[in-house]
Amino acid sequence: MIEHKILFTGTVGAGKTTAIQAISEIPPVCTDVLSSDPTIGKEKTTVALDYGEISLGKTERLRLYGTPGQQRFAFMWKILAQGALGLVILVDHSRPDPLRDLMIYLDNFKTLIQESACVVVICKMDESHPPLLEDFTQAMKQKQMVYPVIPADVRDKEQVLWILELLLVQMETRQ
Ligand SMILES: Nc1nc2c(ncn2[C@@H]2O[C@H](COP(=O)(O)OP(=O)(O)O)[C@@H](O)[C@H]2O)c(=O)[nH]1
Ligand SMILES: [Mg+2]
Repeated sequence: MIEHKILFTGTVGAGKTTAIQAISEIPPVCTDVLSSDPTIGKEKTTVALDYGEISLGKTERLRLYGTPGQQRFAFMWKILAQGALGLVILVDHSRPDPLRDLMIYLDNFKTLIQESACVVVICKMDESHPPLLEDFTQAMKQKQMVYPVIPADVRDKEQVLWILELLLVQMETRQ
């Protein structure tokens, strides 16, 4: 069995836990606990990580990890990034400054992104509000990072599978 490690990252509430739960073939491991931080606006938050698995045919399996969202856990991002073959950055479009959010993850996962594959997913997108998809693409170009940027609803299994497909295509073309 060949196993690949895929990482999901993004701000609190972007949809990391939701995305992994949508596609995992094993009961997902989720370490959400009651949050003591009233500013997060969510009862539960991921303090450690999410974990799920999905098989690709009979010989390959993806191990899916969700990182803790808050920047104060950035030390764990580095640990989780070790050995990963692809990164999914979930950007919550409903937050005040989603472009800035994206930059934080591009900067922190720069090494992983350059050495592996990356897909940027704009979640909870309201197209009547900026930034537009092309604004995200443009901001990445300025960092010489050219990766797919797509809107998706990570509650929908098919859409999460499509995100993985985009990652796998990149992984294959790099080999
Ligand atoms: N309205 C709306 N809600 C969404 C969408 N995608 C995800 N959600 C919700 O946003 C929340 C994301 O929470 P969670 O997965 O725990 O985020 P995490 O902190 O990144 O793990 C869940 O309640 C989802 O149901 C979307 O496209 N539209
Ligand atoms: Mg979570």
